Amino acid sequence: MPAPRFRITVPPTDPVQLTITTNTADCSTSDTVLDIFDAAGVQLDDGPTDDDINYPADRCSRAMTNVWPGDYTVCVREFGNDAAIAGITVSSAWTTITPVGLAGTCNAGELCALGLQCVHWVGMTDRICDSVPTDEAGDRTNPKPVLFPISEAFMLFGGEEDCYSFPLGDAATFSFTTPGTSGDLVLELWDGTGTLARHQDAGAAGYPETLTQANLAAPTVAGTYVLCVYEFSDYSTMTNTLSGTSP
Ligand SMILES: [Ca+2]
Ligand SMILES: [Ca+2]
Ligand SMILES: [Ca+2]
Repeated sequence: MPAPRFRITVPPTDPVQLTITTNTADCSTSDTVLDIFDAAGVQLDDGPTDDDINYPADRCSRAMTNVWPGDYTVCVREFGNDAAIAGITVSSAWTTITPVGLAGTCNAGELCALGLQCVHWVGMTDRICDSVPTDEAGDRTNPKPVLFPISEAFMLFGGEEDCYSFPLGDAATFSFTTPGTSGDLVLELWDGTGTLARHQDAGAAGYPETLTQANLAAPTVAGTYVLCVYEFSDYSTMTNTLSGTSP
């Protein structure tokens, strides 16, 4: 049987710290787990506390997370999915919170003010709320079309990827390079059928990445390829440049 689900609507006011609690007649034997999802189905597990704190006693649960007004889904399940629990009470509560402003720290799941995102810059100790920059290129489903020779300045912000699409001929030769001066970059080349042709991550932070035909197990097949670059640990990077040639 699927786990019970509940929709929680947070009123359209300020952001809140949302608390969901389960209680049963005997929390010493009933081991519940709570999961909270946003309207897009993304699990919220970066809150100020874990999403399965044993509370109010023993094995009952309390999940706390900071959220903006909207609809959220709470799922209740049994730890291990190997026992039945009857008579669970699910309750919700929230308290208004103040979002963090520009350059404020957000290490513990604090919400950033609108227009800001909590990011971890390469080389910084703390995660901070920073302005969301213009994205140079979309992700793999929405790449920026380019033609050789390629010279694209990009910055990686908050765990995103920047992807570029271009035509390659049968058995084409090519070479892509990044300086790797900011962050531990990873290159991924996807062929025209959407199959990963190469995952290239030779060096750690500060090392360049190069991807050529020689890195591929097979010759290229003509088609539209997509090259994506992202940061290995989802750090935000300063501007790097992706270069590509195909003589
Ligand atoms: Ca970008
Ligand atoms: Ca992007
Ligand atoms: Ca690398």
